[in-house]
Amino acid sequence: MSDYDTVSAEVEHEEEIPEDHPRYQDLLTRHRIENGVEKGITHLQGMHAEGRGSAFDYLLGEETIPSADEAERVAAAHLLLADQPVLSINGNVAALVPSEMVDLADATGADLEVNLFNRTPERIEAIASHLREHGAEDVKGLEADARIPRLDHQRAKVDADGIYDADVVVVPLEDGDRAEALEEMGKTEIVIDLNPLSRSPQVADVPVVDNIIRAVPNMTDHARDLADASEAELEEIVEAFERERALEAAEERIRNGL
Ligand code: PTJ
Repeated sequence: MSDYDTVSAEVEHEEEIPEDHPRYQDLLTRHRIENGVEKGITHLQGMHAEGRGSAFDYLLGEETIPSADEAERVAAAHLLLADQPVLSINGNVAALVPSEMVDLADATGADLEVNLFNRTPERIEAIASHLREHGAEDVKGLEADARIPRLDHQRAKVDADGIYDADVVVVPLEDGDRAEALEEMGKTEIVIDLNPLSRSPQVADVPVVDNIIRAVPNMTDHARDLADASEAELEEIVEAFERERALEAAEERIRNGL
């Protein structure tokens, strides 16, 4: 048995996972989700969601494919152009990329809003505190004083001065009908999801088919690179993007390894 075979069973802190382990990112992801469940941040169903994501990531080669990198740059351009961009945070997102989401919000002027499928006051509070511990100053989603029309579950609950009013929303890790409902409200949607066939990326203006662990820091890097770009340059990046091509490229990689 190699040293690596015992890694996931023994890890208490993520620093113990050897960075040269061949499945480093997957072990790190699993560890963060387990931790999230223990802290009351991530719902147990989040483990299933992670398992699905992990299988798609394996097929993608656990790397940011060129079409995803392009989508991440386009997403950064949209966020920089937006009047009121919001990054939506669920229990998996909070566990996996808390400081990375805070960095992306800083780089783009976006707000962070907690939005949960399995919504309880305890989880909302735990996630908001977790984000604050990772540097967030203002976390939305606690008021929930507005509703997304035609959505009859907990994800409909949003802040009036947050997702409800936003022009651009980042919607990560949810295969559901909220993306469609947000689209009907006329919002520009950036969806991060490893499954290109899932409903959310299928309706997104910008489907980002990549692991959120890689996608968010890369979006932040792009946003910093584009910080001095003119509005016309940003518009050009946005307009050149073809969402269908991005979805097809990801599916092609998953099905045929190409
Ligand atoms: O925290 P809550 O209560 O709002 O619940 C959140 C979960 C994640 C449980 C809920 O949104 C859910 O059940 O999601 P689904 O329907 O399983 O969809 C999650 C999607 O995210 C799937 O299409 C996965 O492939 C994808 N996914 C999972 N992990 C990752 C991912 N995409 C990118 N990066 C990941 N690490």
